[in-house]
Amino acid sequence: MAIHSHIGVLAFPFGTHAAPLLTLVRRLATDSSSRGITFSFFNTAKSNSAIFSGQEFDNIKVYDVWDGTHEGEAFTGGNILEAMQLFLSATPGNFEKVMKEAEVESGMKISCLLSDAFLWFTCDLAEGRGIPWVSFWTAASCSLSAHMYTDQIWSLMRSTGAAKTEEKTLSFVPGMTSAHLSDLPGEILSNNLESPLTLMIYKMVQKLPKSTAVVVNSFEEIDPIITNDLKSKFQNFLNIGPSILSSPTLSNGDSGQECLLWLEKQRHASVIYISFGTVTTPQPTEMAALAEALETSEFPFLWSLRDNAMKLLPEGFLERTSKFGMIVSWAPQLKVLENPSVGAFITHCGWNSILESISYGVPMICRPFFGDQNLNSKMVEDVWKIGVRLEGGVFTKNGTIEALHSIMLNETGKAIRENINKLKQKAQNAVKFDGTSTKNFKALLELIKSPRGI
Ligand code: U2F
Repeated sequence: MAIHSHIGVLAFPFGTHAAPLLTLVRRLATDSSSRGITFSFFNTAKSNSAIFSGQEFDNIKVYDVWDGTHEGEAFTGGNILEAMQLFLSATPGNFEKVMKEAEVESGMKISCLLSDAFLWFTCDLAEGRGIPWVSFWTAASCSLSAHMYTDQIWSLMRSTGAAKTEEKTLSFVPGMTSAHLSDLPGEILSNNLESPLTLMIYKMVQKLPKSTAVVVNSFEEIDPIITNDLKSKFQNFLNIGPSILSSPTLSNGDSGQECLLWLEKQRHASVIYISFGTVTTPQPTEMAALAEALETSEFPFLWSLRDNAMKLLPEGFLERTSKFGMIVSWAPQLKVLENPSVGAFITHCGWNSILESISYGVPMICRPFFGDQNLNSKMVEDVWKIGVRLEGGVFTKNGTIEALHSIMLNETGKAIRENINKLKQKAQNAVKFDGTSTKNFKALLELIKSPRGI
């Protein structure tokens, strides 16, 4: 079959951004009505190797883009923010270079650009080529909405003064009227356009209304008011998730078998699963408090903890908890959350983790750290009522034990479990044949197939 559409995909190579974009691209590439579409996936070598793990897919050609480090020199020192800054300073030239290569190799001009929404300059690249730009927001609708109201929030902050920040609610943001300014992402609160991350997101806010479609890995029914409001702001606002319920995920091979076997031996809904995602490790004092709470409460636990953080555990912790706890450096999280023995998830509230928890009906204990996570935790506790936040917002021994008891032993936990199971059902309905997410996905396919995106 002749190829008639060539989609250029631009990934943001940090946190869990590129993996869900690849999941979306794989779903688009394998849909029966996508014959004749080819995808060129542009991402840094490091991120490509992590998300593809050596696997190849029909219709998806992978290209490495320059990560901004000096040629031939990998980024070694520094933190993720520095790596992001280097990468951003190499954009958009690094992407334009591989886009041209992909066009020469395929013999076909790119007819549509699909990018991580963070990469706002894709709007200009698409305009310059006279082709549509589809943007993918990898977090929840609530944080996207908060960013879209940045100017109004900043003027509220100016009129209120920093001291009153805690008290002011977002009364003018549909669907988030109970959220406080203090729940907002740091990039909004800092109001500092000199920070590269804040500037990137602020520019994104200016460009997104020009995007042919803004796509999110979520489902309309979780935030109907926010969804309607964002539909009025964008040309097309398409909730196409939860992708884990609708798309094949990349197999991890046999990795994590040991903890899955361990889970099989545990009682129904008895295990606490703990993970802080791909970027964060709590401070030493909080690590110690969490460990003490786990040891004292004696709930069985499975903790995904990077090797370099093991040293933060109290001395003798592993031995003392070996009868009821297990620590692994990486867990097959989807399979863990799917396992009926898991009763609660202590999470940093990254959007993928929340969506996975909802998809498998596991109540959450929230310890957010940065970006969208605080607002996500607010929604979890106060709007969706599917989890609790820690008292004081950080791990203390007593606060953590209290949160564990309320989820695992009390009536609060029972109600939360019922709520999350109802939300899980809505998520499952959204991805059924006639569900909202399925319809939106089909609309997305039509948009990218048509050369002008209309
Ligand atoms: C950034 O999020 P993170 O990468 O820190 O966290 P998540 O969005 O929750 O994604 C973590 C993913 O890694 C998987 C897990 C999720 O799909 O299943 N995982 C695993 O398989 N095994 C493990 O042991 C640990 C994790 C950012 F920090 C957040 O604030 C944003 O919401 C997010 C999306 O933009 O990106």
